[in-house]
Amino acid sequence: KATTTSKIPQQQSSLKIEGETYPTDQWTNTPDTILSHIGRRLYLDENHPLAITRKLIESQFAAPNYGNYSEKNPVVSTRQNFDVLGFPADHPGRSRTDTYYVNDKTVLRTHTSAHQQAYFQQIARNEHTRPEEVGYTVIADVYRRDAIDRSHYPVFHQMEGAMLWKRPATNPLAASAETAARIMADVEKIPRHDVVVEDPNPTIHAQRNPLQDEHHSAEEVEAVAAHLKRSLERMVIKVFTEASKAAAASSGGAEQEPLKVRWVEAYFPFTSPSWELEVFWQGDWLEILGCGIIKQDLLINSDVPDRIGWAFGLGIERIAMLLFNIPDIRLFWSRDERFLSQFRAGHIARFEPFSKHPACYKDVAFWLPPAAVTGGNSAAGGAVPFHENDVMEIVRGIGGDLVEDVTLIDEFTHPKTSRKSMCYRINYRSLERTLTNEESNEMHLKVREKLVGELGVELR
Ligand code: FA5
Ligand code: MG
Repeated sequence: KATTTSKIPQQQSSLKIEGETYPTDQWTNTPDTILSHIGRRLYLDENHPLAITRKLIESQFAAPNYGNYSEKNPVVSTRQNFDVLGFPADHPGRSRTDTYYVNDKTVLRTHTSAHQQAYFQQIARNEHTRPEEVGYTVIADVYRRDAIDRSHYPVFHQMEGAMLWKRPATNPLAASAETAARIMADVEKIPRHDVVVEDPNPTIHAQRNPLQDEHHSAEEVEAVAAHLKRSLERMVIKVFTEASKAAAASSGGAEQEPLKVRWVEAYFPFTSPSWELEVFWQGDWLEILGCGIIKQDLLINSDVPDRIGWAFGLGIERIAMLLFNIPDIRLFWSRDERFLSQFRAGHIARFEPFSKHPACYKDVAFWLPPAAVTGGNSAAGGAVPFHENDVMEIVRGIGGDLVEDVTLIDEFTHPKTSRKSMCYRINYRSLERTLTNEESNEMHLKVREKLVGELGVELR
């Protein structure tokens, strides 16, 4: 069901992306301001911090066991992005409030997992020509309607990785002890480290993180999980060691906090059990990746039925921010020489921020339309539910990179009318220059008008 949460004014009848033409329909919600980011390929620009970060991570997942790939075209089918991966029909990720649709069957990929099946099929195809290449990494630009702040941007980069092990084609469970032992031998090949990692949860939790017991033994899953965790911890420690060296070498040579890492239980439709890895950074836990034991059904449907394995997906910007001490995710898109000239291939040095320009905070308060208060039951009156991402999209469409963050600062329901009121604070701040008061006023005025025009709110 296509709940139209925001109108697309003057929609074109087709969109041209990477040389292909796609017809639009009621699902289309990808604005030109997003399309204009396609094709920059920052991760291939060798002196760019995202490319330097890519290389560093790829060095931890290297040949001959891993092939390192990239995927240029961000247009994928809903089948690749969701169906193949087992996303249920009502998963919020499929919603037009969260995903940029080209049309009802086509999206800008929301994650690199959209390519998992193709890479598993490639491993199957190359089984005889490249038998040792049983894993891969793939980097790509991904697109999400999301919050606006210093660590979220509607276009960002992910790197996906996976590793598979063979199992006997018939009755693999009978041989699971041998399979587990083989995997544990590979775990022992990954150098140990001495960083303390918080990992309080058992690998398998019957409800939250179940064993795929018709396919796997607990022993096999423990072995794959050990390989996954040690591989990713080693990668993060490598990144952090480089970041510490850069910090020590920088002017002032500020003392780095010791690395703190933790594993958190997670949920993904295509892995079980699943985890997220978090790193303590600037006073807070920062989620840098999601991962897990690949669902066997996906492997069965991807020409590798007789394998078991893990997969991860990480945010390249999150790692690059940690590595270079880059304070704002918008900077990656900067064409300002004061930013770009600070990075050189193969070289990790701390970013020296150029002067920070003043913030300009402006608030907007509004009443939601009456139907939205009751949860927007569209059957009763055709009203649409309010979704915060629509506010973000409106602000992004007008302010673009001149908005640093948008936060909900107040929310209440009127005791008598039970109407709901929201107040958002928008921080207008350019990374490159001081905005004039007129400029931010003008943007803010447009934001207010568009909130009324597209979301039907009543300004207070
Ligand atoms: C995923 O996208 C899964 N596909 C990851 C995965 C792959 C799980 C393979 C299991 C197996 P998630 O939505 O949590 O998961 O995003 C992964 C990472 O992308 C996050 O940990 C974060 O580092 C980064 N990320 C997510 N949203 C943003 C954003 N708006 N801006 C920058 N980075 C983001
Ligand atoms: Mg996550």
